[in-house]
Amino acid sequence: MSPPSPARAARLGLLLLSGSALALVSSCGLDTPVPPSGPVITIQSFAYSPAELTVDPGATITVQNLDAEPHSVTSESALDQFVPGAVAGVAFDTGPFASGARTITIPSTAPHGTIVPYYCSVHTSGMAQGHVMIR
Ligand SMILES: [Cu+2]
Repeated sequence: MSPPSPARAARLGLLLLSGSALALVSSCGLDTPVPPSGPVITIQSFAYSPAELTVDPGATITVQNLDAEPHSVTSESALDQFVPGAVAGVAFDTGPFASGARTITIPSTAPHGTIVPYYCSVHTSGMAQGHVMIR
């Protein structure tokens, strides 16, 4: 068997390139049909990232859980309460969910400077808590 001609090698390279580009596009499409454009909290390996998120009043936050284990983002009135609660009338709860995304919305009337701690209602003190800060 003779080695491929330069032209053939170039065609082969193009084919491989377009094949991998297609694979990239299709895997993105499968995981997140509509990429979130606003603020995002990602849960991975039992941790929130970013642990402190600053948003505007009225913001919709996408919470994505990359773990197969269910987690939630549940507001509490103060750190270490581990029961659903509100700060300055601001409360949110994704409810427990696994391997997917949920959204929570901060009221447009949320007072500036409000800091709302949240926890995971499945793992409570077994997981580090986070904060949403309202700009
Ligand atoms: Cu959890």
